[in-house]
Amino acid sequence: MHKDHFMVSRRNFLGRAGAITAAASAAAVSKVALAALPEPVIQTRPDTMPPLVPNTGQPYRPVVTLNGWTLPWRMNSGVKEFHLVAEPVVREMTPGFKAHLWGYNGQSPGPTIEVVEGDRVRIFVTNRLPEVTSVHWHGQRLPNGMDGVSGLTQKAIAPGKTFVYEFVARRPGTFMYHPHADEMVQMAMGMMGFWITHPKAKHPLIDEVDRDFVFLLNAYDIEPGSATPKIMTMLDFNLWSWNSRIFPGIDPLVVRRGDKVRLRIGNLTMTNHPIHLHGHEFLVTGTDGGPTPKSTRWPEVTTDIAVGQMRQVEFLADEEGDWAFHCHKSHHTMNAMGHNVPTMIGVDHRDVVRQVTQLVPDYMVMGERGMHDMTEMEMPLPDNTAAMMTGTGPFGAVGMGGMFSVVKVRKDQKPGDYADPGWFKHPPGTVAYEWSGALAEPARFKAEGVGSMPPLAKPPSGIEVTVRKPAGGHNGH
Ligand SMILES: [Cu+2]
Repeated sequence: MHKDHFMVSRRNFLGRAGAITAAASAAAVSKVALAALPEPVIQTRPDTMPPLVPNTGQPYRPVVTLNGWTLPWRMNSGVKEFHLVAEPVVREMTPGFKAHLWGYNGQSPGPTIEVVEGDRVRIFVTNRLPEVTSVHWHGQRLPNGMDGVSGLTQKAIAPGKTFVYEFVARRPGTFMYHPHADEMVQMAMGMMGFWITHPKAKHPLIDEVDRDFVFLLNAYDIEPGSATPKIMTMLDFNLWSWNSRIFPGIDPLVVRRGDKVRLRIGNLTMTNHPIHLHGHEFLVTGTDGGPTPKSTRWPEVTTDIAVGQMRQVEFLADEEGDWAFHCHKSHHTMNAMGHNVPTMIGVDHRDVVRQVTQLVPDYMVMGERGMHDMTEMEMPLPDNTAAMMTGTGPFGAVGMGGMFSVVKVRKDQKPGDYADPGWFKHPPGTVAYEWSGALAEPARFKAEGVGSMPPLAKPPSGIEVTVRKPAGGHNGH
């Protein structure tokens, strides 16, 4: 089969979204039909949308979905009604790189659903995929038949069909949603979203915060130069993303100095992610099981989020600056690359290069001094490919990709303003600088029979190799 099957251009996509709207309007001839099915809201921009302040139901401080949005609802006789449309989408993962994914309402991940504890919620799910689907409401207390496991608790939703889920949001907290039908394919294609249930009253374990960010960890395997994920991949993913965006495509998390900040992070990849924040300590205040007891909270700067888990962390943003915030697995802060690259550090290529350039004039050696050169290298990439290590900061190449962003703490950021304030202006004398004085020779420990260490045995000469140090250092072993 050819892979164009799943490809939908933005124009076609918008056309089809229009068709859904038109279908809803056509149904307007029957008032009953219109009342029964709220028109789906579609969002095709990958920007972080402002928080959706509730205009019906109980008030709460809404969350901000990183490079995402919250789904509007309709009140119908006291029930909050949402309409999710499962469908192929085009997701710009970073400027210059678009992926052909599956998602909900125009995006992968789908929109965040926000409700209040005690709300009765009705979700219409329309399947515009070429195969069956269902929606599982990960972590919720609900009637078994609303749990969304196709075959087990309901019939799968056939292409073109709409199913209705209805339950009371019984427990405040952070939840996820994703298909429970052909999950391997549908989650590899990007079908997932967040669900927030705000507490209905002041809760002893849920603090009020000034900013509340949510995002999902997800991963794709997209061959450089192509656009559709390989769905059979189990471990060797090459794009590590937050809400289906990769650095530098992930927006900064902008806060005002002194803000109490909550981050809710869910993991729907197939490996764990130690998420690390610079410059501040945080507490893990919640899991998918609910708020953590106060006695279990201790300060951390990294929290490991296992597969299928959510971690909610909170910190006081009291240090101004541009603070790196990333997964601590270094391969997860890089974008698509060939994996079979040998380590070249310290290998002397001079003779090889001389010989090869006689045959291939453009031959180039990579990685001889480490891989940082990749960040500044103008290498021809296939069309629609994200650079492997990229992003530029005020001091040059950042050399990152994947699961990386910046928490920007500013004293003059207005309350509720999420606009990017630009790079931090460091006060004079607070940036690491180059030493310009004389350099003393380092005093080296003399291992060969001097001092308190026993003499080292000479290694057999057969395993000695000759390496050349990059900065013209001496030859040695
Ligand atoms: Cu990771």
